[in-house]
Order: sequence, then C-alpha cells, then structure tokens
Amino acid sequence: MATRRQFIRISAMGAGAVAAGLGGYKLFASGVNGGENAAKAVMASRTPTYCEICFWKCAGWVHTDETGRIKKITGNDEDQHSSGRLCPRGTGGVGMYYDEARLTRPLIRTEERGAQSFREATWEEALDYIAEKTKAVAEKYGAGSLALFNHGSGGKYFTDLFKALGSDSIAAPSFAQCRGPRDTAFIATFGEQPGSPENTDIRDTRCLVLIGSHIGENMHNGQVQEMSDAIDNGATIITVDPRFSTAAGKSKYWLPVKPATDIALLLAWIHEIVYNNYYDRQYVEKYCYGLEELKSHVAGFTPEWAYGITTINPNLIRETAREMANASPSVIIHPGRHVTWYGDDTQRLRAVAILNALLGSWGRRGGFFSLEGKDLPSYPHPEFPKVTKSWRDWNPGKYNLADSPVSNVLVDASIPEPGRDAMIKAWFVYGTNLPLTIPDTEHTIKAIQNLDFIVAIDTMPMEITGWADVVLPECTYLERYDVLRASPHRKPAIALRMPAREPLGESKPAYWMARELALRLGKQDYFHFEKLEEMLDWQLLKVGSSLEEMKKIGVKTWERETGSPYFADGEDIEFNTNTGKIELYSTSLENEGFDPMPSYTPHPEPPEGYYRLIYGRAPMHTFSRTSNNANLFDLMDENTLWVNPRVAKEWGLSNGQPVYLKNQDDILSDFPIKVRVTERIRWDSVYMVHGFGHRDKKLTRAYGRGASDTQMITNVIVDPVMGGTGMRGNFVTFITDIKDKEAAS
Ligand SMILES: Nc1nc2c(c(=O)[nH]1)N[C@H]1C(S)=C(S)[C@@H](COP(=O)(O)OP(=O)(O)OC[C@H]3O[C@@H](n4cnc5c(=O)[nH]c(N)nc54)[C@H](O)[C@@H]3O)O[C@H]1N2
Ligand SMILES: Nc1nc2c(c(=O)[nH]1)N[C@H]1C(S)=C(S)[C@@H](COP(=O)(O)OP(=O)(O)OC[C@H]3O[C@@H](n4cnc5c(=O)[nH]c(N)nc54)[C@H](O)[C@@H]3O)O[C@H]1N2
Ligand code: SF4
Ligand SMILES: [Mo]
Repeated sequence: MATRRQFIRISAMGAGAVAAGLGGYKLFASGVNGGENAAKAVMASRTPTYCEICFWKCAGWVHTDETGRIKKITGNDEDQHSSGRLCPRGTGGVGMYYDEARLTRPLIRTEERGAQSFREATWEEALDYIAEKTKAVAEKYGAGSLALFNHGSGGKYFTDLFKALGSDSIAAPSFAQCRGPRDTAFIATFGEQPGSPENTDIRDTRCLVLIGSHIGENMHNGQVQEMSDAIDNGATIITVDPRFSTAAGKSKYWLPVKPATDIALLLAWIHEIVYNNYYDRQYVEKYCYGLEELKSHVAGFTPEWAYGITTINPNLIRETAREMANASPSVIIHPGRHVTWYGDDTQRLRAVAILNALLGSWGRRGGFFSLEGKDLPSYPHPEFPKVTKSWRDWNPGKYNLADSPVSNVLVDASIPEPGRDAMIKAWFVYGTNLPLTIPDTEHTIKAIQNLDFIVAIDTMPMEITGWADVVLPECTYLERYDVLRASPHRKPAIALRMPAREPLGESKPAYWMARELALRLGKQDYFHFEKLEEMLDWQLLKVGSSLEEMKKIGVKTWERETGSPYFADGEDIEFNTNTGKIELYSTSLENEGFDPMPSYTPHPEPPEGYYRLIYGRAPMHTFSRTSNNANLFDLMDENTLWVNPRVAKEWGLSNGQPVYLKNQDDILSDFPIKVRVTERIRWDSVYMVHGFGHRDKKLTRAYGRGASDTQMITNVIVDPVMGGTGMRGNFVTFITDIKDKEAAS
C-alpha cells in the first residue's frame, strides 16, 4: 500500500513531472516535520505567510538569509490546511518573487486598446487618473455601472471600496466558472455549502467517490494528504473520469464514463440504493424530505438504462453502489470544485448531494463534518450606501438561487445590444486573468472594447493587463500584509501573512492602493487604518492574540465552541431549507420553476472527425498564474494534448508531434500543442491542462508555450439555475499541416 510520501511523489509524476530539484528546492521538501527543522538550521530568519499560489491558502514560513534574500518557503506544522507541508506550487512560490517579468511600475495606456503600448507613470498620476475616471462613470451612469472582478486576498479591499461607492457588481470567477453549481445544489439540499477548504472528512472515510475531481493533479493540499491517509487505512476509492487520472491510478474502481453523461450514472446509483434499501433508513426518515417522490422519479433509471448512456457496465454500477452502501455513513461522494461542465451542473451536483443524503454521510464521521471558523470583528465604519442598481437588475428574474454575483452576467452587461446601451461601463480587475478565465475570449474582449475605462491590478504582465487602460503593480504575497486567513475548518483557526521583505521596485500592496483611491473618492471613512497591520493588531487584540504573537507563531488554533463536528445519534437538527429538512425533492428549485429532482438530458455529440475537449490541472501549476514562474516552468514548460492511440493511428499522429487545434466554430488555436499518445484517455475526447498558450509576449518564458483551452471554448452552456458557464461542450479537430496554418495566419 502506498505511503503518504509515495502517493504524493507519484501524483506529482503522474502528469509527466520529474520529481527533480525545484530550483534547488525539493518537491514536498518538508516531509512530515523534518523540513522545518532542517530549514531552521540554515536560515537566518523566517516570517509567517499563507500561500497565494492557489486558494487552499496553506500557512507556511518564508525563510530569508542574512542579506534578506528569500530562500525558501516551508509549511507551518500547526496548520490544518497543510499539516506542515506545501505542495510543489507553494514551495515554488519563491519563483514569483524573482520573476524578472514582474510589474514594478504603474502603467498608463498610450494607444487604443488592443495595442500593447504603455508608458510608466507615477503612483500619484495613475491613482488620480483612476479616481477621475471612476467619478465620471459613477456620476454619468450610477455606481452600479462600475464592476469589480476579483480573485485573491486583495480583492477584499477593492470590494470594500466598491461597496462604499454603492456598487454590488462584484464577482469572482470562483463562482460562475468554478464552484457555483455545487454551492447552489448543496444549499438547495442541505441548506449549506461544502466550503473552502471543503468539509469532506476524507481522512476518516471508508469510501471516496470522485466524479471528475482529480485529486493528485488538483493539488488541494489537505485533500491530497487526507486521501493518501484514507488509502493507507484501506478506504475504497471509486473514480469516475473519462481519463485515467492520477486518482484513478489509486482507485479500486475506475469508471471511464462517457463525458457529459454523469447524471445518468448518478441516477442509476440512486436507483440501486433506493430500490435495494441500501440507504440509511433511520437518517433518511428523520432528516430527509421527499423520499417517496424520489423513489418514483428514479424507478426507470436502472443500471441497464445507464449502461446505454454512460458505457459503464451495469454490474460495475451495482458493485460500486454496494461498496458505497457498505461504507455508509463513512462515505463521500465528493462534491468536486470546478464543476461548470455541461450547463446542467447544478442538477448533477444535486444528484451528488442526494446520494450523500441517502447514505447518511452529511454530518457523519468519514462523510462531511461541520466546519467552524473564528469570528473576527470588523472595525466599525459608516454603513455602506444603498445599492440602487444591483447586478441582479441586469438580468431580472434570473439566477435567483445564485448566492454570489455571476461574472459572465457582468461581462454580458458590458456589451451594448440592439435597443439598449451597455449597462456596465468600467471594470476594476484584481488578480484574475479574465481573457483566459472566462470562456469565449473574443466575447470578453468585445466587452472590454466597449468599456469607458478598465484598470487591472496584477503582479505580472498578463493578457488582462495588456487590455487595461491603467495597470497597477501589486507586490507579491511574499512582500505584504493581508487580511487574516480565517477559513473555517475542523477547528477554528487564523493565519497571518506578513512581508518577508520590501516590495520590489515601486510595487505596492492592494490595501494601500484601495485606500489611496478611497481618499481621492471621499470614502476614507471606510479605510480607518493607514496601514493594514494596525487593523490586524486591533483585530487580534480583540480575539486574545496580537500581531506580535502571530508574527512568532503564524497560525493560532482554538478549540471548537459548537461541539462535535458530527451529528450525535438521533440528534434533532433543523436544516436551513424551506422544509427544515435535507431536501431530496427540492422545493427551492421547484419554486423557481426548475426540476425539483435531477434528470438526464442528452448532450450533443462531437461531429465526425472532432473530439470533445476536456481539461484539468497539473500538480505543478495553478491556472495561468504560474506559467512564467521559473521554478515551476522548470517542472512543466508547456501543456500537451492527450490523444487515444486509436485516434492517433487514424490521424497518423505521433508522440510529441505539434498540432494546431480547430474547434466547432472554426476557431484556430494561436499556437501548436504537442500530442501525447496515451491509453489514459477515451477515444472520443482529448485532454489538456488549463493555463497555457499565453499570448502576452512580456511573459518571457510562457509566451507561446502550449495551447489555451479557453480559446477553444466558444460554446458556453449557461446553467439556467445559477448562471455558471459550462465549458465542456466544445469539440476540436487536428490541423496537422503546420505550414498551412502558419501561412494562413
Ligand atoms: N478554460 C478554462 N477556464 C477556467 C478554468 C479551466 O480549467 N479552464 N478554471 C476555472 C476556475 S476553477 C477558476 S477558480 C478560475 C481561476 O481564474 P483566475 O484566478 O483568473 O486564474 P489565473 O489564470 O491564475 O489568473 C490570476 C491572475 O492573478 C494574478 N495574480 C496572481 N497573484 C496575484 C496577487 O497577489 N495580486 C494580484 N493583484 N494579482 C495576482 C496573475 O498574474 C493572473 O493574472 O478560472 C476558471 N476558468
Ligand atoms: N495543481 C493545481 N491544483 C488545483 C488548481 C490548479 O490550478 N492547479 N486549481 C484549484 C481549483 S480553483 C479548482 S476549482 C480545482 C479543480 O479541480 P477539480 O474539481 O478536481 O476539477 P475538474 O475540472 O472538476 O476535474 C477535472 C477532471 O475532470 C475530468 N472530466 C472531464 N470531463 C468529464 C466528465 O464529463 N465526467 C467526469 N466524471 N469527469 C470529467 C477530467 O478528465 C479531469 O480529470 O483544482 C484546484 N487545485
Ligand atoms: S495547495 Fe499548494 S499552492 Fe495551494 S495554497 Fe497550499 S501550498 Fe499553496
Ligand atoms: Mo476553481
């Protein structure tokens, strides 16, 4: 059986990485406890941080030498997110500081958008200019015409600025391009969402079912470590994926489902569990609403029925349903995270939630625990003004079940339509590379072209900064304070991020930028503290700590105040749904005019000679943000296109051969991508890692490396329930005559 260390090492290699040096730092260098002690011996000083390379936010230590040079980042042993060990990307965070392509001066556009011409500006000039443009848009069209797109810690300060201005058009891609459907489905079913980190009790589970969640390539640290522990403890892993993922390699069962048919498989599992009385009768009777309706709804959804749709053998469907039932309630049908796939995603995630409910896993050890966070007081400020035009008003009556603003609604509202002017007129973009993040790049660019004004706050020259009117350079997370990390977990805890050294060049932290703008816009009352660290100290003193203490320990954990993270036997529980019960039959969906129980609807098939484009993560990169990071580029410098040998043979493709891609709408990829011939992918699909194919030439290493999945995603299937952008209904074919393509472009 694999040990934890083996698992992680294997997982890193699964996608073609070499577990070699990481610019001198070893992958998962810090072992269980050893790394930190080893580090102490050679390092001159260490400061606490939490990682910003992805949103798991592991807490760690930044080690600097006597000259102040950043040498190494290691995990904080006290941290529940990391258990003292960072993933390769977190360790490689050092490369973000040293990236010579970094933004270090404010920039102002000198020619029209589309042309890459900027001049350097002083902070005074850049901030005055932004304030003036912001005022002009707010006065002419109302504050609701200002939209903020944000992803990452500093988004909080711009959010406060926007609320102070009276706008709620504030969206993160982590909703409508990521977990929105799952959160909506779980809220509809259990009255709460799985959270981030998720409340999955993987370490104690006896059966983990992964539907596309590719843990091991998706390197969400705690989940990778807990899954490895669960495997060591004999848990059964069932992976449903058209691709033989790293997780599939660790699984007792791999179900290579035909893409876009997961709902049929889930319904067949529900059928098996209900009709064989495998469900947790006591739990369902006490807590659930709608069993009888569900039972008649799934009557016809037998494994044989699903076989014709999913290509999964009916016996295998039966056997895996039994495995889940045997493990019940210590079983997790994983809710996933990036779930915006086919437009019926909320309904697919409803099926996932229903399965978990039937097996009694919500609130049970080895299933889902209840999260607890530390409440941090916020410094008193005047009430935010009333929002007169809300993001919901751009699309009246739609997406009422979305509990966060929908980024693509804001993009759409920026484009004039016959009979109406654009409703959004200016964008602030903090820490999100929209042209690669929101599907249909040309649509996003069209929206940008219609704006009065766009400002990007970033650390790197990226596609989004290339489109901005003003670019504000933020220093990296290694050079700044940010708000305390207070994400709920098994126990309430907080983590501090502080600068390990001075910001490079003229780069500045986002808090400073947002406050400077607030001063210029008459909103200073919302930014009481000149320096963020003063606010942190105020907050920390209120919860019985201090900045001084946190600088020494980095992470502080409290005991739970809400009792056990699991339901007690027979405990009375009221769920936050209309019926107060776990809703197998969803009254909230029904009230909004949607199916109260999930159904399977067929999706279009690829045309002749085309293959479904699916995508995912590589362990050593995060989206597009790390592709120019020298340490991580060393580990993986481009993405490849996974092609089944049968298809490769038909097309005469060989391993390593560069091909261009063309999608169903005749969009050609900007750059070629190398073919990787492998049995690990079904013949009807091709696969690539997201985040490559950069167009911005300022990205010294990443420019032109590999292809962009986003560019090929022009068919966006919007989820009618919550507005998420389904991205996997796109088909590509190969353009093998590279010369033809190059001559044509
Ligand atoms: N085609 C396709 N689209 C996707 C996905 C996919 O798999 N395929 N995944 C979706 C998912 S799950 C998500 S969550 C989103 C992620 O979407 P994004 O968060 O937009 O992803 P990135 O491409 O990493 O862009 C991050 C941007 O933030 C900048 N940045 C990094 N650190 C900092 C910082 O400290 N401060 C500032 N100011 N900027 C910083 C980076 O330079 C980069 O420009 O993408 C979604 N879109
Ligand atoms: N290393 C690394 N880790 C990350 C990130 C990163 O950028 N880098 N990003 C983080 C973020 S924000 C997110 S949201 C998560 C996303 O991570 P997950 O939630 O795990 O991602 P998904 O995109 O849902 O899953 C991708 C998998 O779905 C499979 N798949 C494709 N089509 C289908 C289908 O029709 N059915 C089924 N069953 N499977 C299918 C693909 O083959 C692939 O293995 O990862 C997180 N972890
Ligand atoms: S999982 Fe890796 S990249 Fe994400 S926060 Fe943790 S160490 Fe950083
Ligand atoms: Mo995500």
